[in-house]
Amino acid sequence: MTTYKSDHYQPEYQDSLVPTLVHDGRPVIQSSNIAEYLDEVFPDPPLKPEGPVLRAQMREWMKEEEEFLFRLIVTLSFNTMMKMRAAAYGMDQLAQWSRRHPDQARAQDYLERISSPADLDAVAAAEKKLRWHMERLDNQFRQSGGPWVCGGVFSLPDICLAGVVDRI
Ligand SMILES: N[C@@H](CCC(=O)N[C@@H](CS)C(=O)NCC(=O)O)C(=O)O
Repeated sequence: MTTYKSDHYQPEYQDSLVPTLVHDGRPVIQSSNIAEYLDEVFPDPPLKPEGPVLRAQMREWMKEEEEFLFRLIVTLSFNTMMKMRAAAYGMDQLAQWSRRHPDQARAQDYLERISSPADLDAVAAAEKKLRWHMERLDNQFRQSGGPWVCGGVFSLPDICLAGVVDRI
């Protein structure tokens, strides 16, 4: 059984964001930033495609994940599966864990989103937008020839988009 205890709200977790990488005692946050950091620290094999055209595509899809796909997934998740967390643990327990959060505004926002009734209009709108972005991604695979976002080389956007695909 998964034991969810909001341990990322402990003060030692610092920024309280998942994922956080601690390397040489220093925390690195934001998943795309972590992937790029690891590529710089461990450059072999490289995780950036060669040449300005493919590099531009790489950046485009990393941004697409951050600016659109991740946000849509948050809307969909909080209106569906995340509400199961409220049922599973109870709001009293979640509120108790949330008191450890260093950013109380964020903690309150989380509690509100997890306990409010599902906004089915927001779900329908997010689903429609998500479909549009995933069709665009499909098209990118067709144009690059696959099997990866930028063609034959596995690179940073493949890592960034994996979480989105997993959550879908
Ligand atoms: N775009 C960021 C998002 C990080 C993020 O929002 N993580 C969530 C879990 S998916 C979190 O830690 N939430 C706890 C909070 O905001 O207090 C990334 O990819 O690293």
